[in-house]
Amino acid sequence: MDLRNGLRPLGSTPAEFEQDLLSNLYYRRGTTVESASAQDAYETLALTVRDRLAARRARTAAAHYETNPRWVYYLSAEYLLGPQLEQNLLYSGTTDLAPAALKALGFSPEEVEALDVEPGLGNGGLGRLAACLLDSLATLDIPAVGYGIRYDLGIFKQDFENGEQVEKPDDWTFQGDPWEFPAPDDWQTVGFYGYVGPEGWVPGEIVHGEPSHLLVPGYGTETVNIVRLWRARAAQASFDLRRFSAGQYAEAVQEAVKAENISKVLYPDDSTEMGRELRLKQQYFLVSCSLRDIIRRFRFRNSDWSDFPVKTVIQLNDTHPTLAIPELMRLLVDEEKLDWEQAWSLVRQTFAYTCHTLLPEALETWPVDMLGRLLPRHLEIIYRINAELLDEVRATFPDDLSRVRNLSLIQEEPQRRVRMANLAVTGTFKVNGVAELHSQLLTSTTFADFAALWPDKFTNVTNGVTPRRFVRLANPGLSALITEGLGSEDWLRDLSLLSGLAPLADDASFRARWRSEKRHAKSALGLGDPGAMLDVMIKRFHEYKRQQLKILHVITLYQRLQSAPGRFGVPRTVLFGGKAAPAYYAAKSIIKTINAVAAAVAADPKSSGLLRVVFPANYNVTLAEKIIPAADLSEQISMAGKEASGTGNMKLALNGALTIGTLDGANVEIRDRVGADNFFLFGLDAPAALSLRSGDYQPRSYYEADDELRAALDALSNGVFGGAGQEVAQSLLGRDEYLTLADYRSYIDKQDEVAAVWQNQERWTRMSILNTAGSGFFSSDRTVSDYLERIWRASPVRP
Ligand code: NBG
Repeated sequence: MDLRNGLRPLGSTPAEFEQDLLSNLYYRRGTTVESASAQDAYETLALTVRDRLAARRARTAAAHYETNPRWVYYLSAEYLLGPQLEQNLLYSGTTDLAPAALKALGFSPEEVEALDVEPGLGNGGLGRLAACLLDSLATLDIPAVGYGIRYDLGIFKQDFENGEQVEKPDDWTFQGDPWEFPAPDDWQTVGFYGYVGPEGWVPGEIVHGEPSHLLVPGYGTETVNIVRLWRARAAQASFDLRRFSAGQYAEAVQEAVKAENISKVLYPDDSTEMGRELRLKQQYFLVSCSLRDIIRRFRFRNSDWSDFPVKTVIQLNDTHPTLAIPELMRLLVDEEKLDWEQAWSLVRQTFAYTCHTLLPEALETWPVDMLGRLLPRHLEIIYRINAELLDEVRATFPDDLSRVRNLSLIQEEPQRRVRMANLAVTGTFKVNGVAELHSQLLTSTTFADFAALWPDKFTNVTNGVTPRRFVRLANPGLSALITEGLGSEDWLRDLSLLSGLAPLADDASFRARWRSEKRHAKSALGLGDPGAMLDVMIKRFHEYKRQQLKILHVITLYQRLQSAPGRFGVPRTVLFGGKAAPAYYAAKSIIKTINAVAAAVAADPKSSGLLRVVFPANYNVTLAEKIIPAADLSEQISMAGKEASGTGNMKLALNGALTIGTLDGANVEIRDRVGADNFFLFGLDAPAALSLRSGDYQPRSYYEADDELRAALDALSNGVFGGAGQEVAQSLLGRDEYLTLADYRSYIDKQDEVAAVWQNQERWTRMSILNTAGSGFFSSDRTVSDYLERIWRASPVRP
């Protein structure tokens, strides 16, 4: 009995669960067993499961209120949460009850569970990392809220037409979203445009932000946190009846449509800035709503502003929420009437910033004109922050004009633009990269001048992934075997325990069972022969990630089948998965080329049973959870010095895939931990790549010197794989920005070694087990612990 609320506790027996399902079907869904559709059953199941978490949520909120703790607020423009049903079943202990109850009421559990739609509110690694961190924050009982935008349309659905990527809208809430709790009473007001008069900023446009939240349960604990997502609404009832009556239907709603456009769609761009005012509006909308909500929550139990940074830490997930810095200044100075110095000191003790890139073109900047028009007061504040920053720079490094130019928040040439990364570094107390190598490169290249100015501000927190979703839920068979091998399920809350599997790598019968789990996962995936090596490259399409290197390898294998079958190696299924930004032409050419190569390979009887290329469309979290358990080989082949961390690399290693990779991002740390003998390393390292790139790099010289490379590129150039293939070849032979040709030979030779090891299945399995055993470090629980120790300094509160 929940005494505080006098509520009837929800039962945990099959009969009670079935009763609750039935009563929800009648009273909340308003239908009956006889007439219920699968959708009715799904929505009802979701409510029944959600109720079990809601009780824990209430207890968590009560404990938080009582404790008045220090809060971690995570601000992110993206969350890739993944399917909610399977997660919430596991976290509420109803995984077995639900299908039994559905069956008892005459529904097919498979059919019902297939209706769960994943909220695709992110592009790739950055959004998925945010979701993993929330999972771990709840699991570690840390008082935390994730803030984001509730986009009506999430990341587009990818389809292929004639091998070409086409984008379809992802109307993920078409049937409603049963996991969501709307909280319309907590709406906030957001202003845009206007002018700064003597009485302060007078916005010219007002919209409302209306929040709803999803539950974020911890695993193996009572805590249930939330992720709060904002949706834009027109501020006034802006339906124009006069126009409507005159038959002007579109005009009648145009004001409302304009306001609501702000949360209409997630920008499907992974790494480069989109010069669109609407994107800037989204960013300000997110931070304005969230900061007011954070302050509202602060005021429940606190009154003194000097306590704000004691009770609050706000993590900026990349630069997208950086406007929070001038916005908090504005709230403190203009609205709360604090003096500038005190406000700036509070701001700089409150925010921390995570940088997720090394690509210079991915560092956001906004035209001064646009920012000044949209947010005139914020531009003034940014100018003042900049003036004080540059004073400090001049005082620390007298007569060093180049530093002043590099550190300035304003880029002068060729157009005046605000540098959001510089603003983020200046307005925060800690800045972290997301893998050891990345953090080192940040302080030695991207932020070198800032690191000289404020050396203690920079730190590293290596990324991690939640083992609950990416091992336990995705790979139940292997999870059961791990639990048996370790003698308990404790590894799901302490992933370092996986090291206990290492001795079992020498146990032949354990190896046999490990192999059989892998085969089982491959059969379940249903793409290709489970006896063949499943070689996977799953990630966003980008030239720096070098899907083009992988396709050159496939073409070489294909050509060996024609002319040198003795050198072919072992049967392989090569699987690609990933989306390209709709406007990223070169990435789309690579996609089209892969599909052309796949078709050519499939049409040739010589490849039968030996080589297959598959490219399932619309790679997302749901699909990742099917592919990762089945993978034998993990492709992590970016040009060294470009991938900040990677997290797919961790998910694959945890599931026993062996990595072929460069010394880039977190690959370095994976190799250190699983052992160099259990990792296929190739290619230039970051310093070598940098020096080759900055010298006189001649891709053609590699083409001329290597027969197999020449044959593969000739096939592309000659149009064997279509016009897109010709474009790929042209780009590689022309500039080859990411040194694909320089790494080709070392990659191919290493792949031959991979094939040789695969022939010894006992050895391969041993290495596979040692990969899982060595990857415990890559739990997002460890990542959150590192954030807590190095940045957040918040303590657990147990409900
Ligand atoms: C991505 C990096 C990845 C990294 C994730 C999560 C962006 C801007 N960055 O290497 O490319 O794993 O962030 O940190 O999406």
